[in-house]
Amino acid sequence: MDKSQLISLIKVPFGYGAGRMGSELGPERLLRLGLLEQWKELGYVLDEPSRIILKDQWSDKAMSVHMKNAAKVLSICTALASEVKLKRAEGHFPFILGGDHSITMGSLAGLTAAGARLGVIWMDAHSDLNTEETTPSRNMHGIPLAVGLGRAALKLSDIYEGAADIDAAKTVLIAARELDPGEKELIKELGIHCYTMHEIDKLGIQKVIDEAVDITSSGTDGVHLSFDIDSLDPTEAPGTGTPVQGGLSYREAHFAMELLYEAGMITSCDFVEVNPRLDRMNRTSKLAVDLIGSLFGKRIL
Ligand code: 6HN
Ligand code: MN
Ligand code: MN
Ligand code: MN
Repeated sequence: MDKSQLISLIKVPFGYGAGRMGSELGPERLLRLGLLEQWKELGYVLDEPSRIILKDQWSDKAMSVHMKNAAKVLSICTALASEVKLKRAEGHFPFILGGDHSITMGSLAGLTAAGARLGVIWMDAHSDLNTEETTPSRNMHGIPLAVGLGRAALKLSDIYEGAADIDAAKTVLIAARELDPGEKELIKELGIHCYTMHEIDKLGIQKVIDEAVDITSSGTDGVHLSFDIDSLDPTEAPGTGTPVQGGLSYREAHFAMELLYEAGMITSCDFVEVNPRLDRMNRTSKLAVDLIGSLFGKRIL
């Protein structure tokens, strides 16, 4: 993210992939709290923000996906993929603001369709590696990474033509602490680099980020950061649908963002699962704006 590169903000006010609604209010809330002004103050130039909204266009594929709200999720993801592909092809930095985590299927479909060999850093309390078979909830925000890796019945190429699976060897999980049985098996089977909270406690967040940067940036031509706000501890980020105790502290999360900025290898990002309806006095939304600031170079001094 150098300042000559245009940032394309893509708002996705969509919450049908989660068990509880409210994350569809995320984009407007973050904008109201000064997200655009912050980027401008940091010296970035922004493209005209775009907004992906649901249209009544259901794909045939959706009929065979037995997950909650599958038709809506697929529809939004296809529309998002098209926009992401366009912005990436123009050389911009696509910044996708959700919404729940199911939308990342659209981000990944668009990025891979644009021809990028993609590394992925997935910061999340969860691994989002369930499949249609292993899901305990049938909520689609529990499956996007399995879909991205080609491990679910639904494929990125069902979402957008020309999209390709991402590479498990170039995928890193950070802050995981609540994994379902099928997810644990998949992590082991694919050998995915998974830094649970245990590894973060042991190694420190700096070493974890350094390793994640190496793994995802070697042999790829872009690294996508998928940031689920529930990677933070619920004491810091209460406004999210599936909070899990024992998460990243305020400073660990900021330091991670600062280090990623310094590494300078993130080429696209989605920021998801902020739920203003579950928040307390905008605490989580403000935190999200601040974390995005750190990711784009905002410093204390
Ligand atoms: N998220 N593993 C649980 C499920 O329903 O599959 C929780 C998923 C949470 C997803 O937070 O993005
Ligand atoms: Mn342009
Ligand atoms: Mn998630
Ligand atoms: Mn999560």
